[in-house]
Amino acid sequence: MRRRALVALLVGSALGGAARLAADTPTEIRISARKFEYHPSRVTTKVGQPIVLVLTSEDRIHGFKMPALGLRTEIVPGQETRVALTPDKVGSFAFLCDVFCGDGHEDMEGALVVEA
Ligand SMILES: [Cu+2]
Repeated sequence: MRRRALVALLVGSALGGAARLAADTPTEIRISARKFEYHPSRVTTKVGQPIVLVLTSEDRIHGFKMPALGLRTEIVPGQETRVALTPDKVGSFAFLCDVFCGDGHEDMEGALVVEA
């Protein structure tokens, strides 16, 4: 009887630890850029979930600008550009290329969708 209670306690704390680790570990979201698109162009996460955007380019330097969240960086071929953030509001936040990359540049955009 006493032994069974102890086993239950150990299992319970192990599960609690795993759940806490999952909540604190940033989710990596990979986005690759090339003329004139991001792939994927639409990514989804949950509000309050720490994420890391892992940005790569397949061809040339592109920009990555998300005005609503105050983010702006460049994506350089051969490098991973990592952007950590924790969205604190629900919504659809557009991102776009702000480094002119040729005809079609104006259409190079996507969105981070943050759900409740
Ligand atoms: Cu561009």
